[in-house]
Amino acid sequence: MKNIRCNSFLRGVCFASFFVNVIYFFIFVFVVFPPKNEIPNFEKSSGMYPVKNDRLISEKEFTVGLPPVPEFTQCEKVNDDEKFDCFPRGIVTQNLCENRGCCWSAVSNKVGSVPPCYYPRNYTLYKYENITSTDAGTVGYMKNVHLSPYPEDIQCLRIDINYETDSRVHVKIYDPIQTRFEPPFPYVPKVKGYSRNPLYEVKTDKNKIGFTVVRKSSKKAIFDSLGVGGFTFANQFLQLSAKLSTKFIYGLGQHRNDFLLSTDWYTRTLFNRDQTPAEDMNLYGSHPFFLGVEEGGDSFGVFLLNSNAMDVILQPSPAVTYRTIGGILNFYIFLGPTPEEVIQQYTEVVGKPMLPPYWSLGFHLCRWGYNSLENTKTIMEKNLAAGIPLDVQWNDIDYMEDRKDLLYDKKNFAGLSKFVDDLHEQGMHYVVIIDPGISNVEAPGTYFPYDDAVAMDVLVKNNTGDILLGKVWNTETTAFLDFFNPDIVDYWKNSILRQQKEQFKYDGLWIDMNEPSDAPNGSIYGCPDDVLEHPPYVPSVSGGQLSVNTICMTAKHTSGNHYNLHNLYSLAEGIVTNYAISQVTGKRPFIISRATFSGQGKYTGTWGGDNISTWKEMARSIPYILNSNLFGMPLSGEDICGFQKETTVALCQRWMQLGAFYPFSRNHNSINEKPQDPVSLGPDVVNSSLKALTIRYTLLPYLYTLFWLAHINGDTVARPLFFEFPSDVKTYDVSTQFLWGPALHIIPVLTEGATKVDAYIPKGRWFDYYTGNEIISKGERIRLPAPLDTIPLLLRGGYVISTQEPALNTVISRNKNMGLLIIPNEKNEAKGFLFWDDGDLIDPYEKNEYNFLEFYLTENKVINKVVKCNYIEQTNLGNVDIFGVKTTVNSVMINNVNWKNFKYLPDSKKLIIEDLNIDMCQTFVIQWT
Ligand SMILES: *[C@@H]1O[C@H](CO)[C@@H](O)[C@H](O)[C@H]1NC(C)=O
Ligand SMILES: *[C@@H]1O[C@H](CO)[C@@H](O)[C@H](O)[C@H]1NC(C)=O
Ligand SMILES: *[C@@H]1O[C@H](CO)[C@@H](O)[C@H](O)[C@H]1NC(C)=O
Ligand SMILES: *[C@@H]1O[C@H](CO)[C@@H](O)[C@H](O)[C@H]1NC(C)=O
Ligand SMILES: *[C@@H]1O[C@H](CO)[C@@H](O)[C@H](O)[C@H]1NC(C)=O
Ligand SMILES: CC(=O)N[C@H]1CO[C@H](CO)[C@@H](O)[C@@H]1O
Repeated sequence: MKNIRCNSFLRGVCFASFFVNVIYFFIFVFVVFPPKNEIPNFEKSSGMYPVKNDRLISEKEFTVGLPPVPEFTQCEKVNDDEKFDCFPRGIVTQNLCENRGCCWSAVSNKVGSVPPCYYPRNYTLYKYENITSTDAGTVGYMKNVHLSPYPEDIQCLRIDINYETDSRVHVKIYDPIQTRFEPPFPYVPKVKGYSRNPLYEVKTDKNKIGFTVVRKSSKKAIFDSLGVGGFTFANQFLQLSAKLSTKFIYGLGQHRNDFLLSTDWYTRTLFNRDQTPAEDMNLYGSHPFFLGVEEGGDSFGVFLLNSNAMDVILQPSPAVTYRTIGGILNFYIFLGPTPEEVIQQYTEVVGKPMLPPYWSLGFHLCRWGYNSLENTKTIMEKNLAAGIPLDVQWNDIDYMEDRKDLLYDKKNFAGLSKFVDDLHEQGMHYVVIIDPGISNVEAPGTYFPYDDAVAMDVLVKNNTGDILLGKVWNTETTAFLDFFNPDIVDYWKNSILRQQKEQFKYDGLWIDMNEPSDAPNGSIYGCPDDVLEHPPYVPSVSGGQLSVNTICMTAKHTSGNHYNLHNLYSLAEGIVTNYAISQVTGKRPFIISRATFSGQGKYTGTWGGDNISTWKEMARSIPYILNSNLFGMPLSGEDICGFQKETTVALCQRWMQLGAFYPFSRNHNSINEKPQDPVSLGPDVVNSSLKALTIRYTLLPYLYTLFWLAHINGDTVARPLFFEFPSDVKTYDVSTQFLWGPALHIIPVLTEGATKVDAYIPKGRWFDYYTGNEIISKGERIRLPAPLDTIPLLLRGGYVISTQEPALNTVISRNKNMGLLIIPNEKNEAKGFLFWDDGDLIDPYEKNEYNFLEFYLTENKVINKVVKCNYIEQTNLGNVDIFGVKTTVNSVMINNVNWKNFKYLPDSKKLIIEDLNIDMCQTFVIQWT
C-alpha cells in the first residue's frame, strides 16, 4: 500500500481557502452589521453545491481496499444491544456481510431488530495522521485506509474539537481539502476564545476514530463515539455512532410518537414531507436535536447541524447512530445540566425564539371552506355574540382567486378590504394563508406574482435550467419560489406590499405547503435519473424515494441543489417572510409555518399540520407541543378539535379546553367537514370554550412573560413536568400533562366521558386553580375532579402569576386592570415576573422600551421590584389573590395605609384584595394580619 499522507492533498488548500475567505468576509460583514431585521445571507458562490470527489477516486483505488475480514475475537461477546448495524439496506447474507469487513451472527439472544450483520470491535476506515490537543480543544487529520461499502469515501478528514463555552463543545468533522455543503442557516454566532473551565472533558485516542464527551462532575461519558460502530464519511453516506449515558431521550422531530422516545431499535427519519401526522414517519419538520436526561436529572443535548435527509437510530445499549446523506458531521453538545439549561444552550446556537405580538396569544378561528366572506363573517359574529374571546380571524386557500397566491376571490370575498378594516376597528386581527408555489399559466400581464418572479429570476429551476414545474393548488401547474435567491427578499417584500396596498391589510401570514409539497413527485416531467435522486443509501423516508410529494433533488436553487437545501426551504421562507412583513407593516411579524427546521422559532411559529379529529390525536398533540418547545419554537399549537374527519361535541368540548392552553391556540377545520367553531357545535362546546378561554385570557400577561423569557433566555413556554422536577424519574414519561412555565400545571381530560383525571403530581405544595384548595403531594398520583366544562389546573407553590381582566379581545383587555395570583410554597414564599410592552413593537429589547417587574412574597407581605419601566402606559394593579392563607385576616395594609376592600374566604383559605389602583411601576408593599 502506498503511504499517502493527507498532506499531499492539502496543496490546493491555500488557493481554495482564498475563496472561502472572501465568502466568509461577506458573511462576516452581514452578520456583524445585520440589518434591523435580519435578512438571510445569500452568497451566490458559497460552495453549497455537493462536492464530487471524483478526482480522488483513482488515487484511492491504489492505496486502499475493503477492510479485512474481522478476526473472530473482534466479533465475539458483543452484546446484542451493542451491535451496530453494518448492513442497513437490502437482504444480507453472511458472505455479503463479511465482504464489508463485518461480523455475522444470524442467531441473537433477543428477538427484535438486533442486526445479524454488525461492525467488529476494531472496524476502522480511517487512521490519524496526527492529532494535537491544546487548552482550546483538539485538531486531528485522518486519512482513509479502507474502502467503505459506499462510493466516494472522503480521503482526508479533519476533526476540530472546540471548547466553545463552559457548557458547550463543538465537534466538526469535515473534508479539509474540498469544501462540502454546510447549511447557510441557522447562522451560528462564532465564539471568541474558549472555555477555561468547561463542565466536560473530551477524550480522543490516536488509535481510534471518534471522541467521547465526559461530564466532569459525574465522570459519566454522555456521548461516547470512540471506536463505536462503523464511522464512515463517503460523499453521500456519513455515519457516526455513540453510546449514551441514558435511555431517556427526547426530540429528533418532527414525529408523532411518544414524547419519550423508544430506544428499542427505533429509527427516526428526518426529511420534511407533507405527510398527515402518523407514527414512525418523517413529517413536515426536521430537527436533528435530542435531549438526554439521566436518572438524577443531569441532562445533555446533542445537535447535528446537518440539513440532509437522515436516519437517526436509537438502540438499547443505549446508543445513537446518525446516518446522513450529505454535508458534514457538525455536532454541538450541550451539558445543561438541567433540561431547561440544555434548551437555553441549544437556542444560543440555533437562535432564540421570536417574541410573538401580544394579540397573537389570543384565540384564533379558522377553517378551510368558509367559501365566502359572508360565511366567514357570519360564523365569526355568532361566536363573538356568544362571548367567545377571539383575537384573530383567518382564511385558508378558499379566499384566493382560483387558489392563486397574492390574489383574492373578488366575487365570493367581495368587500374583504372593508371586512379587515372593520376587524381592526374592533381590535381584532386577520391572517391569511400563502403558498410558496405560484401559477405559471396566466396570460402575461395579468398575474404580477408570476410576471415579477420571471422578470426577477427568482424561481426554482430544474436540472436542465428551465423553470421547474409541479402542481400544488393551482388549476394548471405551479412554479416554486426560490427562497435561497438574494433577490427574493425584494420580490417578496414588494409582492406583500402591493397586495396590502391594492387589496387588504392582513396582519400575519400562514406559510403552508413549504416542505415544499408537490403532488406529481418531483415535477410534471418526473426527475432525471441521477445519484442525487437515488443516492446509494436512502433514509427511511415515506414513499421510499426522496422526491415523493416534493420537488426533484436535482432542482436548482441559486445556492445549490435541492438535495442539500430541501430541509431548509421553510426556514429560508420564514426568514424572508419575517423580514418582508416587518418591513411592510412596521410591526412585529406573526407567521405560522407548517414545515420547520432547527432555528425556525426565531422567525415563525408552527402548528401540527393536518391531523385528524380523534381522541388519540388530541392526546398526541401534547408531545407535539412539548417537542416544539424543545426545538426552540414555543409558539406552537395543533388544530383544535382536529382538522380532517368529523369532530364530535364530546371531543371538541375537551379539545377546546386543552387548546386554550396551547401556546398558539387556533380552531381549524378541513373543507367539507361540518363547522366546528364553538357556536356551531352547540352549548356544551360554547360552555367549555368560554370557561377555558376566559382563563387563558386572564393569564395572558403570564404567558406573554414566558414568551419574553423564551426570547431573551431561550426558555421553554409549555414545559414537560421533568423540566421542573428533573430528579423525579416518575415525571420522565409523563406527556398527558404539561406546564406553562414553572407555575401552571395543565391536566387535560383525554378520554371520552371521563369526569375525573388521575394525574401524577410531583412533590410539593399545589393549589386548585378553581377552588383554591391546597394539595400537598408526596410525588404521587392524585385523582382530580374534571366535570365536562372544566379542565383541571393546578398552581404551583412558590410563584407569583400576573393576570389581567379578560375581554373579547386583547386590544380591549389590555386596557383593563391587572392582577396577581400569589401562590406560596411550604416556606410561605413566592416570586414571579411581569414583562409588559406595547405588544406590537419590533425589537422592544434592543429599543429598551418595555417594563420588567418582579414580585416577592415573604410570609404575609408582597412587594414588587421595578427592574425597568421604560414603556409608558398604565400597568395598573387592580386585585391580588393570595392562596393558602391559613388564618383569618383582619386587616390589610397597602403602603402602610389601611385597605378595606378585601375578603377572606375561610373555605378555600384565599385572601382577595380588591379595587386597588396601584401603578405597578411604583414600588408597593402589601401586608396583612
Ligand atoms: C497534520 O497533518 C496535516 C495533513 O497531513 C498537516 O497539514 C498538518 O500540518 C499536520 N499537523 C501537525 C501538527 O503535524
Ligand atoms: C482490537 O482492539 C483490541 C482492543 O480494543 C485490541 O486489543 C486488539 O489488538 C485489536 N485487534 C486488532 C486486529 O486490531
Ligand atoms: C425542465 O423543464 C422543461 C420545460 O418545462 C422540460 O422540457 C424539461 O424536460 C425539464 N427537464 C427535466 C430534467 O425535468
Ligand atoms: C408518488 O410516489 C408515491 C410513492 O412511490 C406513490 O404512491 C404516488 O402514487 C406517486 N404519486 C404520483 C403522482 O405519481
Ligand atoms: C355549563 O355547564 C355547567 C355544568 O356542566 C352548568 O352548570 C352550566 O349551567 C353551563 N352553563 C351554560 C351557560 O350552559
Ligand atoms: C396518530 C394518528 O392517529 N395518526 C393518524 C393521522 O391520520 C392519518 C391519515 O388520516 C392516519 O394514517 C394516522 O394514523
